[in-house]
Amino acid sequence: MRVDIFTLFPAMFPAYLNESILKRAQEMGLLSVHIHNIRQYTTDKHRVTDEPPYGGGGGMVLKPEPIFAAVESVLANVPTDKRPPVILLTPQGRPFTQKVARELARHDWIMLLCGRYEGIDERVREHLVTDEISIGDYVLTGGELAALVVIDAVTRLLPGALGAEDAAETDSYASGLLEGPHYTRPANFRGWEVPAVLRSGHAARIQAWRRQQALRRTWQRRPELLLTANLTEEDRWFLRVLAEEHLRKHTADEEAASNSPL
Ligand code: 6GU
Repeated sequence: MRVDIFTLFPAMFPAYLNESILKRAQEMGLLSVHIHNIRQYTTDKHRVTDEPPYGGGGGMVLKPEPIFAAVESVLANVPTDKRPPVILLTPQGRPFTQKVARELARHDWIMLLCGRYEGIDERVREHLVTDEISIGDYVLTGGELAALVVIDAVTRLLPGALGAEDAAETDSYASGLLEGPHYTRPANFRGWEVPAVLRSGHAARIQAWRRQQALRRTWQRRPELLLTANLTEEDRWFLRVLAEEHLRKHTADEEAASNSPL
């Protein structure tokens, strides 16, 4: 997959891209990243990229000309039907999820445009951008971290990017549940023991225990994920056990409260 990034801060990218899985994916030829400095596409003496908004108000707005020039310099000679999605990273975009990552991973070329300051001239949105993505409901200084988040999540999905060991891990995500706990040596750390089942060598019991831990954690922390998760009959049985456990505990709490002198 080819990724072109358009940014005013190109130096923000190499540190993250040149380590770990993203580094390896590039070495393997699965990923190639081209970073473009929007400022280099200005044509005025002072290389101005932003100006105050029409109509007044605070802040600065990114000018359209250098952004169009930068993107169009890469798209020149690319037939319309071969053009990649041009994705603006902005808090107003559609929410980025694992599903959106899977969707983007099907493309062999994407472009990521990093917004900055208070905003970007609306004509960029209307006539250049084909998609808008936000990585969550909080405000970042610019789209650069969001672009790295998108590249990371998408690269992990490219066939061959993960070692065989990590690949299984992706499967548990495909199920739509949170992962349960992990343990490694030592078996006893400061008196805190690794659960015996994990050291039992009984593969089927370990698998069942891990699944139950994932279900329990999802139930406790992100119950809404259970509505869309891929669940077996066995999973549903265990969730009823959790629900009964929860009810029992709650009923006991209420009884204790009603008997309390306070
Ligand atoms: Cl994509 N950009 C900015 N500036 N802030 C964000 C974001 C993007 N996603 C969440 N917050």
